[in-house]
Amino acid sequence: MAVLDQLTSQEAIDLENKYGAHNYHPLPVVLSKGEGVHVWDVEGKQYYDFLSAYSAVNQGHCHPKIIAAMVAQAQTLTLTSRAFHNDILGVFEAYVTKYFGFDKVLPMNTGAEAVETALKICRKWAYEVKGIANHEAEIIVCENNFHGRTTTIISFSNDPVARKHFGPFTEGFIKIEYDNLQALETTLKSNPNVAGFLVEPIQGEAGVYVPSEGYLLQAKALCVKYNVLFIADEVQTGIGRTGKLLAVDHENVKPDILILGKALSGGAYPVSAVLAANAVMNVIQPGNHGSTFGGNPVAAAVAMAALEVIKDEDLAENAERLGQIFRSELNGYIKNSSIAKLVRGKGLLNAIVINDSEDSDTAWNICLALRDNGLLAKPTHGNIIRFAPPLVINEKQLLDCVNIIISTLKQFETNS
Ligand code: IF1
Repeated sequence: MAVLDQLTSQEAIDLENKYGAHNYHPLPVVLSKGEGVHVWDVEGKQYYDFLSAYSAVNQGHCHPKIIAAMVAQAQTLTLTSRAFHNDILGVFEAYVTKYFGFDKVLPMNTGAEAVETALKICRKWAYEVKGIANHEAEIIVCENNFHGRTTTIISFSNDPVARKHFGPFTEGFIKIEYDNLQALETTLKSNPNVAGFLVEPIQGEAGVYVPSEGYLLQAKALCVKYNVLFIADEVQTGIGRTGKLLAVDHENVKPDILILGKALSGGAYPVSAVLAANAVMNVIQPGNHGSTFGGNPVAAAVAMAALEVIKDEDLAENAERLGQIFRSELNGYIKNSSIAKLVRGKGLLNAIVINDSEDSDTAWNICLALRDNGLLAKPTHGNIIRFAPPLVINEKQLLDCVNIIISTLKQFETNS
């Protein structure tokens, strides 16, 4: 630990550059501590975290209840594999299925693994329940989706940077425009082999695109009409982030398959899960699917604590209330701003669109200035900055952050 104590920011960055794969371009800040809505860098400077590790830290950094559950389980039994039973997996499975209202759960570790799991379940259901001919199942996805980085998932991405030189790709996916019900119905009508529709209730990485009111409800109705599984990827939008427990709850939509990750563990440990009714999940039989760490005792303990915190501290309701204030305050500024075009989002998943071209570095420079002013955020694409603080933020802290954001944006006003 002595070495770490002496590490400067630059030394930490140099080590990453020299010994780590260059698969990210992080903002130049080196964090060493997190608590609640705050993180600190190695020089001791405090920041508001407005990314929340891409909505994994909804419950706040190092939430004491989650950490206590993790430490207690880690000192008792960390991993049995699924070759044997243990005394906490079933308890977690009963808890999480009742919590979200489904019959069964298949626990995994990362969001991408959960998405892959959902795709496999959907295909198997198509062949064994719907009766589609083997190897003919199609799954509809949306343009500009983000569902993870495995080879199958990037097979249906349209992000050239995520796809280039990673082929050949997995077949069996049809891409349609997001938030376009006509495109969905036309595709369902003309493709009898469609097994499922995989959708983000809000497209996070694309730039926090909130679909039209009623899109999710009518898309689900079309899935019912054409006997297709509605698969909601709530890895980023779930667990209170958008002001409801799930983003689909804003339209009272019940997915056929629900995908969870990130804040399912409060950012303390990789935990993801796929939930479904027996009619869907029971296509999975021993040997069909699994993972060494999937549903391990530490994951089970952490996830139950993380979900308890969401309810005990009314974090979805807090996100709803403070998200309204955030967008209202920003809209008041944007009216007269030359640098910010609009703010959009739901709950505490929001983004500001910067008045510059997609390939400009303005959004990046604004994030560097935000960092200097004590708030960490990062652009999604080019000119869009995502703002997603931990849901434990209080009104005073939120208004403090609004002031930091507005005063920073004013530094970039062209008419000043
Ligand atoms: C990166 C993005 C966000 C997700 C949704 C599945 C996954 C994610 C809706 C996969 C993961 C992360 C991945 C991380 C950055 C972050 C991200 F920028 F990549 F797109 F949040 F928007 N479904 N999103 O958002 O979950 O396997 O990562 O646990 O890869 O850079 P994962």
